[in-house]
Amino acid sequence: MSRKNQTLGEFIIENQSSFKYTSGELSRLINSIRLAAKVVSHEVNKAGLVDIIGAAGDVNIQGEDQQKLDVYANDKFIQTLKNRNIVCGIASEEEDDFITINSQDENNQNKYVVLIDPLDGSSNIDVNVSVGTIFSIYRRVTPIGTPVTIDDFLQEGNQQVAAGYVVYGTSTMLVYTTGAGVNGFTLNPAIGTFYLSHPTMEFPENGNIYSVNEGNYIHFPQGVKDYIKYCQMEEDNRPYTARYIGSLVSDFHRNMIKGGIYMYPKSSKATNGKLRLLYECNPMAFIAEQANGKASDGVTRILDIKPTELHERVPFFCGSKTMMNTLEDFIQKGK
Ligand code: AHM
Ligand code: MG
Repeated sequence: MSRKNQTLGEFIIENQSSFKYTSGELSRLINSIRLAAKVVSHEVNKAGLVDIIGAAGDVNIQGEDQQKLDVYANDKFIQTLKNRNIVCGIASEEEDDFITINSQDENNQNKYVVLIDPLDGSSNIDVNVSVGTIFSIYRRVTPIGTPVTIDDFLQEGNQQVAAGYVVYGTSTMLVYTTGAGVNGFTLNPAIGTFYLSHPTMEFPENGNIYSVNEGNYIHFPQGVKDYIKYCQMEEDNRPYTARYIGSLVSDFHRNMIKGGIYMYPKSSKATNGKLRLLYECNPMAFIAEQANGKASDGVTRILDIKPTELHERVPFFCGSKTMMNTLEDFIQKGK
């Protein structure tokens, strides 16, 4: 059950029974992410004051070191999850290796691991453009009460129990799924509460927006080049509109609401593209599929790719089903 103006806290409690596993642990975990998101949102909104409060590396008026925002966000999410003792492991795009939590404590009965990109698109911060946090939650595969291993993190995306993102845009929104549809919540910063503003979000079946860094066109595979030319042709409902923020969360969010396709192909310069399978592609693919969309590397469903390393990159295409099917046909033909 969901109703508009419901708070995220109420929604989590009321929808707990729709979770695949209902111990309350997943609810507490999402609540922690909600809390960290509010703290990071507050800090992101102050980013423009950098000349006044000091840049990264400076010491502020309280004698504290100013941190780069991506480092700050990384610390906040990790600290919050650690302090509340609700996960057994965390992997972050900002960390070389995964973090084991309470490995010495036999009483650590926590079942979940979190994979997170704490501040995606952070090169946009300096120019006041939206950035985001992306998270992904799995049940560990190793025995409860033992230290986590790499196997707990290298799971196929189809094993995710929850995934979501926070977009720090004109408003801050938290959008997530636990495998029963996608819901979006908007932060009222005055009182620090997220409200259900976008119940049951879905990609329109088709769309007219394509999002890609076209500056790299010359390096793209032939199939992708052909699809981009198709998007620009005057026929049917084309040419499509080109929209590329360069911030995955924002580009995805817009395309989910309006209908569109996001592309980060492999290129002759970056043979696996740029985006990380575990921290960016899997969570966004899970959300996309839960929202009537589709996500693949051009050939294979993202959620069925078996990860081999924490920071592995894959080509990423994601969006409205009809557009995705056409793109995949072009890739197939353009080989
Ligand atoms: P990051 O994890 O270093 O922030 O990079 C990921 C970002 C995505 O948000 C965005 O879609 C993409 O990089 C943009 O890359 P490019 O500048 O190559 O188009
Ligand atoms: Mg990133």
